[in-house]
Amino acid sequence: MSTPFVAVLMGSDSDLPVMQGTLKVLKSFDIQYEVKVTSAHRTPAATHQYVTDAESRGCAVFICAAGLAAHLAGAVAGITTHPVIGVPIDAGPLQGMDALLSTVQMPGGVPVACVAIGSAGAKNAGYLAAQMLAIGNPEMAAKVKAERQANAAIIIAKDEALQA
Ligand code: RP5
Repeated sequence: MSTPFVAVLMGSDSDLPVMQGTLKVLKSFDIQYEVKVTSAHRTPAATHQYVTDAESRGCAVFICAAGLAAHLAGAVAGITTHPVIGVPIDAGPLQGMDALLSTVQMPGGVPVACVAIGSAGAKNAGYLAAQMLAIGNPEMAAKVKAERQANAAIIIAKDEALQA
């Protein structure tokens, strides 16, 4: 059986700086991933081909980032039944609200797990993918729990320093 991996798709290479946040989180959990620039609008046939091919090669979760009329996550969700996480990117004068609504407002039956606009959403896409992969994978589940506890410890230490 092929090793499960996460596919990180983005509508343009201009989305990459924000999406480095996703890649950093995936790396921190030793999750294998592929990065692909492909667009629902500019390269629809290539998007379809990549998604069907990635699924056949063991892609477990798709993360899709796009700005403006951000249809990439929705288009991918229409092709695969694997979980799709959508990251709305702030790429224009509407500050990502256009991308947020385009990503989140999916019709019933074709879900996209839409995270926040921009860098927090990019990071959370990585964490959410790790949590999905942790289902039925005790080793990944332990990593996710340990990371959450480490983060909590940092916040507690900061508060203690403030109180001192
Ligand atoms: C979207 O259009 C991309 O995801 C990007 O966020 C935005 C602008 O793309 P570029 O014009 O920078 O290539 O499809």
